[in-house]
Amino acid sequence: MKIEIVENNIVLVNPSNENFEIHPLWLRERAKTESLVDKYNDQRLYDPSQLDQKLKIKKASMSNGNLNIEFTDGVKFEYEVNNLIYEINKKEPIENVVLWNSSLNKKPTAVYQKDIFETKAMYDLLQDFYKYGFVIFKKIPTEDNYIVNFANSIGTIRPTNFGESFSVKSVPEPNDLAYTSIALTPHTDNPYRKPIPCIQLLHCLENEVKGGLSTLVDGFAVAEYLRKNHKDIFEILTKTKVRFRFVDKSIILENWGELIELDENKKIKQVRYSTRLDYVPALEKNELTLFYEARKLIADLYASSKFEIRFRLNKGDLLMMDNHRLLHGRTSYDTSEGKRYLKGCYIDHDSTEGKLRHLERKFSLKWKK
Ligand SMILES: O=C(O)CCC(=O)C(=O)O
Ligand SMILES: [Fe+2]
Repeated sequence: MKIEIVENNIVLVNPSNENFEIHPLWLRERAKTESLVDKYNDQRLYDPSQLDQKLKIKKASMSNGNLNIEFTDGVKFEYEVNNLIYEINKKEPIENVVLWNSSLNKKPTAVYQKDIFETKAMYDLLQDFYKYGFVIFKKIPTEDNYIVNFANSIGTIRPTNFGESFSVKSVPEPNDLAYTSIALTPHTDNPYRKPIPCIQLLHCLENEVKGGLSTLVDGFAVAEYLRKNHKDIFEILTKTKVRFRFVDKSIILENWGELIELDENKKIKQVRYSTRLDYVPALEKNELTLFYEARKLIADLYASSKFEIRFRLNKGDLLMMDNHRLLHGRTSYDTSEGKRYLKGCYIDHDSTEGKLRHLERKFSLKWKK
């Protein structure tokens, strides 16, 4: 893709598509002189809807990868051509997703250092997070509820009725099965919330038991497997909206959604799965027969040795996972063997995406490819 000037018109030359003229107003509202945008926050100091609708380009020239334009209203600006193409391509900071199953031989892992959040290493880790849906940080300090600092250094923590952070250990009268020692089959967290938590952090403070292994499954890989091999099942799981429900003494939370949610291009957008708290509507009997068959198959795949990985979280390890893509769980453990204590919290996707864009800008990585 490149940009050319043809008789004062700016044309996008696109080998895989038709060339088209870039609208003068589109360019004009991207001009960033000091009088047009605030230098501290990059926000417009004028209302672009009030620009002359008949505005044209008066003069245009190209030099050293920059496009110089003078508009008929007198504004002049020098654009970086790469910048314009990046925006026209609607490029996102995230590189390609890598679907995985239990043959994944290297878990994305990093040893934590205090100043990591502003480094190129952090950029690479965030890319890994989007590629694989998870990252494990080693040697995170286990004092002073450090997970809160950690979460707030990437983005902003999302508190819930479980608190700003929550303690995952076996307690009497638990308001969630996570706070027991029984096995948890693969699940996504809190599909009953609006909005559903995007990213979950789990930080291991103590682990003295033999069991309590952590499990992870790439829900997108399972969904793609179903799309390829079991069309009817994939179809019903992408069509049926299920109610998820959490109940305790002080609140009842509910939200509805498909076990596999697709976007407008039929790409997988999000998976939901928590058989502890899902309630399918009373559909016609044949439809429900198919739904139950589909749920059984997806449950078997999620729990299968083909898709699930298992590993031990040791003291100091922090698992960061995409709760819209991955399922997590744990094997059961015996509380008489010793302590097992994790801290958990949630952050939003805009935290990690925003941080990625910031680091991309900081290390000038935008035109990497
Ligand atoms: O105990 C664990 O390893 C995980 C518990 C869990 O699923 C959670 O806290 O969301
Ligand atoms: Fe969970």
